Amino acid sequence: MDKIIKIFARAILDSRGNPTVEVDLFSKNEMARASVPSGASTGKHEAFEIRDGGRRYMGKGVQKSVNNINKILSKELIGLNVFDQRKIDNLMINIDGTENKSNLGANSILPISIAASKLAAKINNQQLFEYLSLFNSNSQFTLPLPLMNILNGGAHADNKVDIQEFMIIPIGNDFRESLRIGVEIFHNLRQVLKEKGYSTNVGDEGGFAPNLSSNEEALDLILNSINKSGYSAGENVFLAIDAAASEFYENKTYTFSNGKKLSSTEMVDFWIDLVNKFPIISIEDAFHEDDWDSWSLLTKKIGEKIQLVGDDLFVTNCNRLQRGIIDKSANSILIKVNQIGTLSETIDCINLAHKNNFSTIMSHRSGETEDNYIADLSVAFSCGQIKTGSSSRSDRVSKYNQLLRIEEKLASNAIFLGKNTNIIKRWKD
Ligand code: 2PG
Ligand code: MG
Repeated sequence: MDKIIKIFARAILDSRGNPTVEVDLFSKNEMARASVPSGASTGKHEAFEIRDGGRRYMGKGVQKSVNNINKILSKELIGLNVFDQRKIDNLMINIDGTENKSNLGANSILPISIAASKLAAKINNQQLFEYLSLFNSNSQFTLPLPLMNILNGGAHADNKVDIQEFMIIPIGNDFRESLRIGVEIFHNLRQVLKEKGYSTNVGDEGGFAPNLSSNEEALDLILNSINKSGYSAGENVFLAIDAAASEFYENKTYTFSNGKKLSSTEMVDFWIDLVNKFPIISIEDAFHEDDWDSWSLLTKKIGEKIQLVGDDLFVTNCNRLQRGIIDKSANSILIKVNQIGTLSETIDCINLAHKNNFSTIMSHRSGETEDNYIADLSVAFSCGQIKTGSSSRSDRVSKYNQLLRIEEKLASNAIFLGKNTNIIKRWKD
């Protein structure tokens, strides 16, 4: 048994220059470190992130969470077996004592939970993905398809584009080739935007953030850049969207920045129209997080062909996912560790999804750190897809780079489904 002998938390900065929590966890001979990401378009049902308020860091300080670790949690956790992930997580959940971790803050619980798994991997002399695969009963090492957010709008950019993320899903023979295809399209998109006189500054997730006039223009520009790169949309590159629709929903109406207002049923038709015009194979948060009926209606209409992903809808929470499974509200779930706050609950959610034929997409947050554990998680739990931004900014590419290393290490043991991934097969049939 290897015991936790010391826990130390500090505030560091995330990719937007906001403070976030980092933890160092010690056993007798090893130390592991983990940090917490933070969202901008956060779902209202997410686990609670404690911010200090007041004037420091515009109210976004994390001193309270740091103190919760150094003064409260560390005392309780010292002496626990670092390999007993579930016991560590359950103890923190119990000490917090609330539904949404609002007492201690998910941002004090999560870094300990993740650091525990990293420490155990180190003690075992394993890579994190190898150690984590012990928690996956059908343990296969699947390299994910990258969902690369190359055009940013919504809460992640200073433009008038309503849809938050326009992503490409490049598909090569392996992860490395898929990433290269995506990167080439990203660079060509820069040229396409430049030629049109648009800004090539990037948004929070490293994708371009020009002031485009419409969603369709964004999709057309991406199709141009796919062509320009010598690839073929609908063949080896596909499109995906995260609408983050909770952000523009109020009084039962979806209001676009050009003044257009759509009811829930009109919004269903809006999506059907868009997928008929473009090779879009995946739509995330097509509706508001509590607009369950619209979710079910769209899934009934196009769920056989298109991946419909619940992010704010499910918030990596088994209870909400269970409702979605029963109501057939979607067929896929976005997995974000900080939406639920512990590794064990994240694993439960992935397992519940897979058991019910929901696909899973491992995901970053718009505010990230250099920590790249989600890359390992995606492989260990065979998520099949990862969403971690564009191919610029180190906070984004650090995850892709880790996947390159993992693929190299696994060599012929790496599984990459590519065009045989369910979402592609479903769309093509
Ligand atoms: C999302 C995420 C990540 P945020 O909506 O899927 O892209 O954004 O972290 O701001 O919630
Ligand atoms: Mg989202």
